[in-house]
Amino acid sequence: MPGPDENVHPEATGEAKKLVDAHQDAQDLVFYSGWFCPFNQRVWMALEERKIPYQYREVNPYKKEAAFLKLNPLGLVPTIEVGQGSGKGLYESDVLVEFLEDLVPPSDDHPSIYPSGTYEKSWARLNVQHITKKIIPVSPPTGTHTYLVLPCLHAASDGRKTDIAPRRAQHYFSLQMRQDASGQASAREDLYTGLRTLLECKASGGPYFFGKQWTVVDMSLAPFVRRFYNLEKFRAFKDSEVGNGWEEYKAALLSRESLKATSSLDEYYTELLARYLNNTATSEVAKATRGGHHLP
Ligand SMILES: N[C@@H](CCC(=O)N[C@@H](CS)C(=O)NCC(=O)O)C(=O)O
Repeated sequence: MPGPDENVHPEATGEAKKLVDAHQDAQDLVFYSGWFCPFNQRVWMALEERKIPYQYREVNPYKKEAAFLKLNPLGLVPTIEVGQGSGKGLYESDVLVEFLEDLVPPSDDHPSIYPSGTYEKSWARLNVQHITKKIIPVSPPTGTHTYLVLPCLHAASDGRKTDIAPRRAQHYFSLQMRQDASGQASAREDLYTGLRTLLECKASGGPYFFGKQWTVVDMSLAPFVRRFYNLEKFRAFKDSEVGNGWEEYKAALLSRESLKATSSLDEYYTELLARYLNNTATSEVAKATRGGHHLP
C-alpha cells in the first residue's frame, strides 16, 4: 500500500510548471527533480542562476524506482545525471550546488553564486553548513549549544556559547511536526535563534548575506523561507520575533527571480506540508525528525 507521501501531486504548478515545460529537450545534464522539495529547489535555483542547460525530469522519490536508485542509492531528489544516459549520478543538494559552480567557469553569461576570494568562499560554505545543520534539522544533544558556536565566531566572544545544558535543539522540520504546545514553543525558539545567529553574520550595505551579491548562502535558505507561511499560519511563527533585520532579509530572499520561477502554487505546498503539520508524513526526513536523527 502506498504511503501518504507517495501520493504527492505528480507535477509542478504555477511558475515552476512553465520552467519545467521550457526544459524538456535533451541535454547533457539531467536534473531529476521533485517540484515540492526545498532541498531540490536549491539546486534548481543554482541551475537557473548559473544559466546552465539542463533537462528537467520529475521523479516521485517516495516510489524508489529501480532506475532512479541506480543514480542515487538513497532514492532522494535532487539528483543529477552527468551525461545523458551515462548512469553517472550525483546527489545531495549542497554537493550539487558546488558541482554546478565548478562545472562552468564563472563569467557574465554564467554568474558565480559564490563570493570571490578564498576566505569568503569558505565563509560562505560555513554559513551554508549552519543553515543545513542548525536551521533545518534536529541537532543532536551536545555539551554546548553548538549553533551559538557557528557560524559567527567573530561575534561570539562574549561567552554566550558555553553554559547551556545538553539538549536536542529543534528547528524547521521539528516545528512543523511537534504536536504539543511546549514542544512547538521550544522548536520555535530554536528556529528564531538559528536565524538570528545567521543574521549576526550578515554583511551590511545590501539586502543579501554578503551585502550586494546574491550567493549560495541566500540560496540555501530561500526555499525553506518560501514555505514559512505555513509556520506563520499554524505554528505561531512571527517574523517580528527574529529581529536582527530578519524582515528585510526575508523580503529580499522571497523576491529573488530564481526562487519565484522555481516555485509552485501555495496550495500544492500546503497540501504536502499538512502531512508534516499533522505528523503523518512517512518520508525519510519525517522519520529522522521524529526519531531525533540526522536528516538523510
Ligand atoms: N540531504 C538531502 C535531502 C534530500 C531530501 O530529503 N529529499 C526528499 C524530498 S524533500 C526526498 O527525496 N525524500 C524521499 C524519501 O523520503 O524517501 C539533500 O540535501 O539533497
